Amino acid sequence: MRSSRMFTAVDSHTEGMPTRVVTGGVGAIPGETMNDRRLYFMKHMDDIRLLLMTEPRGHAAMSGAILQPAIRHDADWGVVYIEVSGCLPMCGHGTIGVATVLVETGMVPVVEPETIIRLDTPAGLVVARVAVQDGHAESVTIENVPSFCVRLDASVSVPTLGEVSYSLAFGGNFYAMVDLDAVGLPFDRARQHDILSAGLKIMDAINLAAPPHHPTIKGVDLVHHVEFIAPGSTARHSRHAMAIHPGWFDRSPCGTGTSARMAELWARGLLPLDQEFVNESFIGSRFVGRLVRETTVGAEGDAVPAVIPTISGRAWLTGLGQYLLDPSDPYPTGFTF
Ligand code: PYC
Repeated sequence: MRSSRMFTAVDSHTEGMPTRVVTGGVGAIPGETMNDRRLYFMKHMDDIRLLLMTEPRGHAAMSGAILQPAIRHDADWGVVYIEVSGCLPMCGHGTIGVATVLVETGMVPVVEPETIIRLDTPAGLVVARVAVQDGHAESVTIENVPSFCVRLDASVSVPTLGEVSYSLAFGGNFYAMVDLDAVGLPFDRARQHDILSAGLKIMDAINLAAPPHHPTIKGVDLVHHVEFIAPGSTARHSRHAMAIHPGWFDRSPCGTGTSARMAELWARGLLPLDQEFVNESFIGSRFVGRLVRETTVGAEGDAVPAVIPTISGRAWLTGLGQYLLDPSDPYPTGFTF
C-alpha cells in the first residue's frame, strides 16, 4: 500500500442522512474564525472535500464534517461542514452526527444523563445537549443560530413553471419554501426527478432575480435549498421534500431547513415560542423543533427580528474509515455521476 493522503473518519447517519465525521488527516485549517476557515478551505483545500464526498469514496448525496480545534474560547470543538455541494455555514443533521460521534468515541468527557458540547461552527456557536444512557447517545438537541424570515409570499418567474410563490428564510442556510401543490407535483418519491428538477429551476430563478445576503456571515448569499411543503402540512406538523443543489434530497428532516421553516411560521404568527413543531423528511424520519427565544440579527438600525430554534433528533454510528489516496489514482478528486 502506498498513499499520498490518509484521512480517518467516523461515519454516522442522522435520521437517514450520512455524516462522515473527519477526525484526522486534514490538519489545522488557517483562519481567525470558523467562517474564515470555511472560506479558506473552499478556496485552497477543496480537493479534500471532493475526495471524501464524491464517488468513489462518497456518493451524490454525501455529507460530512471536519473536526478542528475550536477558535472561540467558549467552545469545545470547531466544525467545518462538507458535502457534495460545497461547505455549508451550518448543518443540523451534521451537528447531531458530530455530537453523537464525539460522545460515542469518548472525544469529549461524557456525563450522564446529559453531555453538553459547545461547537464553534462557521455560522456561530451551536450548543448540543446529548441525552446519554450507558455510554450511548440516545438523542441530541441542538440550539441553532439565529433564524429569520426574509420574504413571505414572494413570487418569481421560473422557466417552464411560470410564476411560483415562495417564502424565504434563514436557519443556518437560506431556504425557499414552496407548496408542492403550487408546482402541480405529488409528495411521492416516485416523482423525485420532477420535484428535483423544479427545485433546481426555482433556486436558479431566485438567485438570478433576487439573491439573499446574510447581514453578518460573509459568503452566505445564495439559495441552494428548496423546501417543498407537502399538502396537509400545518404549523405543528409538516412534511417536506428538500431539494438541494446541485441535485439531491436531504434524507433527514434537515435541521437548518426545519429552523428556517419555524422562522417563517413565527413571522406569520402561526408558531409561538415553546410550541413543538414536528418536521418529517422525504423518507418519513422526524426532527422535533421548538423556538426558544427571540433575538435580532444585524447591526443596530438594520437589525432584523429573529428566533433561536432548537432541533432534536437521533444519530447512529455506521463505521470507522481510513480513506486513502494512491498517487496513481486517476480520480484524485473523485467525480460525480
Ligand atoms: O440538516 O441542516 C441540515 C442539512 C442541510 C443540508 C443537509 N442537511
